[in-house]
Amino acid sequence: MREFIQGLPKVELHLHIEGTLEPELMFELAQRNQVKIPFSSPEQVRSAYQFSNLQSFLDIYYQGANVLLYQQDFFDLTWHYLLQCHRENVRHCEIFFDPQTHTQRGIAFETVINGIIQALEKGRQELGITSHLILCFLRHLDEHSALQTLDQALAYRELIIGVGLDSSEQGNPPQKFARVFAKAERLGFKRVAHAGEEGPAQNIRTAIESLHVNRVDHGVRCVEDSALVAQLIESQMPLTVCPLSNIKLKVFSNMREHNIVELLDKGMCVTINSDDPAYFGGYMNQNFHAIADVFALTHQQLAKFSINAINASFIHEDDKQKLR
Ligand code: ES4
Ligand code: ZN
Repeated sequence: MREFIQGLPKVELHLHIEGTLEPELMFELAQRNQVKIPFSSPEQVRSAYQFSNLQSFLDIYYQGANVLLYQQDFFDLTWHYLLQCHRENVRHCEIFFDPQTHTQRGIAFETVINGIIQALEKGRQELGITSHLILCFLRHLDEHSALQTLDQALAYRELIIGVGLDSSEQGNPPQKFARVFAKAERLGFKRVAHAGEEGPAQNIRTAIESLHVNRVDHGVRCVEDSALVAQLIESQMPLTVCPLSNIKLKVFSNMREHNIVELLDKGMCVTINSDDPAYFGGYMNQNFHAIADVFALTHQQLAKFSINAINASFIHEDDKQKLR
């Protein structure tokens, strides 16, 4: 099973680049940039990663991002992630970045995106890993801030394939960003949104109907609405599911309770992803193992997760064939 998962050509569609900041790199950057962090060792950082829900994670995640100041830092962060992709046979990735996490503390949008883009280009050339970049709006901030961020993105229009919506789902439903997403759609951006992670199934419906999303991030709470489940199967709307994340943030109490295999067997277009791997205990292979260990999956079921991810990706249709 380990060899099959390792050898499977994988595609990652739900990965926050800020969530790949390993404690060791956090320490290195804190020293290099002379930023104070409230920890004395990488081990101490790891032991602080005990979360009770999404918000308790987000608080620590935004704090971790404070060590990222310069273009080189964003390059190093992204390059570390791509090296891990290479080790795990992840052939293509669609990476989220949260510009507002950085612009809000005075880091220029161009510093962030230039560092990321340069690493993605090196990944293409030296590792053969293809990639796309998705700009996520922080939903706890207001519409105006999202619109400002979208304006900043226009100078990089051809480097950003789509927009997404992340951060605190409770109290910040998708309709808050309907106008932002309508503008992004007019500008030709693909659209995704976190919905039905901690929030209700209704958020999945609203993301589809009001934000016109091409994929739903997480979406595991769809099972609370059987008509929605039927619609998701019929439309083959992709769900980017993140098993280890869901356990760490207590969306499910343990892996046996996870519904991803139930959704797969129903014929839904579900995919496996790592979300914030430095915080949740593993990259792609470990997310595959976490599910395979508990549900005794066949090779065919495991391969289906990868086929679904290729289909759900924003790779040009002509190029998808090369990955299959
Ligand atoms: C996130 Cl797991 C999750 N949910 C919502 N927003 C996020 N940002 C980073 N990880
Ligand atoms: Zn996420």
